[in-house]
Amino acid sequence: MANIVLHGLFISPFVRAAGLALHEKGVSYTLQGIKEFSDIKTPEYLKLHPFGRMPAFRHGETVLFESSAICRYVDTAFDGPALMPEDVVEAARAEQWVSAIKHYLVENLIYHYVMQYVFPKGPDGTPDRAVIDGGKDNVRRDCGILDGALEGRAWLVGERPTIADFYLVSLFHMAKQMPDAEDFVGGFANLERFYAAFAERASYQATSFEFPPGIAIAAE
Ligand SMILES: N[C@@H](CCC(=O)N[C@@H](CS)C(=O)NCC(=O)O)C(=O)O
Repeated sequence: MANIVLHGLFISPFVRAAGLALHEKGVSYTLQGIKEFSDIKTPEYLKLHPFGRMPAFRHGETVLFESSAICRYVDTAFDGPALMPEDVVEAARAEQWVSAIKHYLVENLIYHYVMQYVFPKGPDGTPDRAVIDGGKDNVRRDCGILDGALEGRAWLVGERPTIADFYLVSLFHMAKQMPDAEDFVGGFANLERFYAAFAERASYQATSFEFPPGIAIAAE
């Protein structure tokens, strides 16, 4: 099999979704991490991802960026279990959740919540409480929507995990590590059940990470 490389870090939910796709599909690959965020702005990296983001992906001569394109490529280019439903409506529904999670949940759960702890920008490098607390209703509303979508079902769509679930579990895992997670993302029984089931999977464990104690990684 041609050389398969995923560039990035699993603390990015986009990189992790691509990593989950590779693991769930049973594809062997190399994770090419980065040491500094400036590593994804170098001329060499920009040849892989002209917008200077992660993930980027290489399979032989094929270079791709954008995590959902990478996930879809992995699903169709390699043998292994299907990562999207065959049924037209179900496939569209999975795509709908991918899009909603990548846009609405990433904004509310990641940018306005998790990232406020990971890259604090408040006074003296502390988390900005106004941003975090001001976004709480949105976080809980979004969790409520996903919780409702998981009512009576194991995965967002179909009988086995799809790409939509890869994004959801990646985001939820990050949010659950925040100090006030119970107030923000707690109390959603279907989401918790979904998360507990996914956390048992080898793909989850192979891509998992813990934020360091105190969470803040660096001030940007
Ligand atoms: N739409 C992109 C999003 C990629 C993205 O924004 N990645 C973040 C990490 S979570 C990044 O590389 N940020 C670095 C930067 O903005 O300089 C995807 O799905 O791959």
